[in-house]
Amino acid sequence: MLDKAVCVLQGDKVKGTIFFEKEAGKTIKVTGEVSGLQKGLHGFHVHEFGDNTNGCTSAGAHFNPLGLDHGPQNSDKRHIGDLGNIEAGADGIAKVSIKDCLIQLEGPHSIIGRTVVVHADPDDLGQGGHELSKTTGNAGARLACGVIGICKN
Ligand SMILES: [Cu+2]
Ligand SMILES: [Zn+2]
Repeated sequence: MLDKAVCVLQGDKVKGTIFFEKEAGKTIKVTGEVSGLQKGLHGFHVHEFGDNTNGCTSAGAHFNPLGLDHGPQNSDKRHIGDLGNIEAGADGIAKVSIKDCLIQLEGPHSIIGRTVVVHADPDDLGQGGHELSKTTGNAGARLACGVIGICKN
């Protein structure tokens, strides 16, 4: 059984490491730290492809195997990859601590081999009324990304 994965985020200034661990039931605990950010909220998603050949752009759209609209992390009507926002302090560091039941490490909703992206702007969680709200949360540029891989326990 696969119960731990890791993602190393690389960007021009933004870096980080994110761990995904399976807990009881279907819960996946997402932890880690991202540095080099501007203070405030930054969209944080799993994108469809583990392809960084053209930088974070080649990761494609949000991982959305069910064909739903973009939404908040605490909803089940969302892209599987919608993990909401992370928040950086004045020191530019965001500590990540999320529990999620939709992303999985195995099966059709597995995020292994896909890409985590950290964005320049806040994710409006589908509620911003912008033309991009229902697809990307209007979270802006891709500051850093990394492919999610299987982790040695
Ligand atoms: Cu994204
Ligand atoms: Zn989304």
